Amino acid sequence: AGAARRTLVADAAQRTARRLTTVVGAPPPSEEVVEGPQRTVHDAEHGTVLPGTKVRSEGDEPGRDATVNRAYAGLGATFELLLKAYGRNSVDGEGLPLLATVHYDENYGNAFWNGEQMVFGDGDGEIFLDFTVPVDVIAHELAHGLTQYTANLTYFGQAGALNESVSDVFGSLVKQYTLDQTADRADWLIGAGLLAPRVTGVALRSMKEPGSAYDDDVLGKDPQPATMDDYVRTGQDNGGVHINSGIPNRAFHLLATQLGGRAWERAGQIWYDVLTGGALPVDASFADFAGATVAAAAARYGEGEEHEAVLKAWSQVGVPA
Ligand code: ASN
Ligand code: ZN
Repeated sequence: AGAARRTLVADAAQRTARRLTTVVGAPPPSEEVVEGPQRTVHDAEHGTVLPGTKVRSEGDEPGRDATVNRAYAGLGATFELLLKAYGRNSVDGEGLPLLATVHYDENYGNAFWNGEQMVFGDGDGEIFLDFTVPVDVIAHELAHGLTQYTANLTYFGQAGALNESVSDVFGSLVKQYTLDQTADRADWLIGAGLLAPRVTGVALRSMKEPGSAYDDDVLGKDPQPATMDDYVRTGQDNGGVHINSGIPNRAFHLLATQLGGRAWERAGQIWYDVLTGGALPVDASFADFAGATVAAAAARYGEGEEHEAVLKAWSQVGVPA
C-alpha cells in the first residue's frame, strides 16, 4: 500500500470491526493500518541510568510533571508530522516505539538521541532552562533517529553538519506544523525559550540568520556561518557539525520562503525524499546533498518552480548543486 493509502485508525470500534472480518474469513485489509504513536516517558530522577523509571505510557492522562507532559506531547507532534505529511509510521517507518527520559543528570545542559531513545536535561537555570520546553528541540532529537534509520549520515564533518541540519529542519517543521504556520510567519529558530533570562540571545540557532542567535559573555557569540565563504574548519564538535549546519539550514529556509506556504509540504517533502531515497552516501558532502535535493525536486515536481527554487537556494549559500 502506498503512503497516501495508509490510514490512522484511532478508535476501538474500527479495530473490532477488523477483527470480526478476520474471524469470518474476509481478506485482510489491503491498507497498512497505522495505530498511532507508542510513547513512553521515563524519569532519570537526576541520575544517569537509562531509561530510568517509567512515568507515562501511551494513552495515560497527563500527570503533575510538566516536563514529562511536554516530552510526551513533543513525541506525539513529531510522530504526527511524519505520518500526516509523509505517510511515515514513526522514525523507522515500522511503528518504532518512542522512548524519552527526562530529568537526566544534575543541571544537565543538553539533550540527545543515544541511538535508541531521547534524553533531556533540565539545564542549570543559569544558561539553559529545561530542554523539553522547545518542541523543535524535542523533534530535533527524534529526527536524529529518523536520519539513523534512513540516510544514516556519518556524524562528522560535512555529513555530520548535514545530519545536524536535517534534525534542525524537521525540528523546525514540527514546530511550524504544530502552530500551523506558513514559512513567512515561522521564526526559524531552534530552541527559542531555552536560554535562561540572563543570557543575551534568543535561541540556540537561527536557520534564517545563522550566527545571530546569541552573543553573550558566557556563551560567546553564535559561531554559525550563513554561507560557504564563512565555512568553519575545526576539529572541535566532530568537525563543526553544530557550526556548519548553519549553511544547509539557511538553504532550506531560503527554499521554503521562496516557495511560500507551509514549509513541510514542498520544501520538507524534497528534503524527506532525499533522506529516504537511498541514493545519498553516508559521507555526503554539502554538494552531494544539494545535488540530491535538485534531483529530488525534479523527480517529484518536474523542472518547474520547485526545481528552480532549490537551485537558487543552494547558490545563495555558495554550495554548488
Ligand atoms: N543536543 C545535541 C544534538 O542533538 C547533542 C549532541 O551534540 N549530539 O545535536
Ligand atoms: Zn543534533
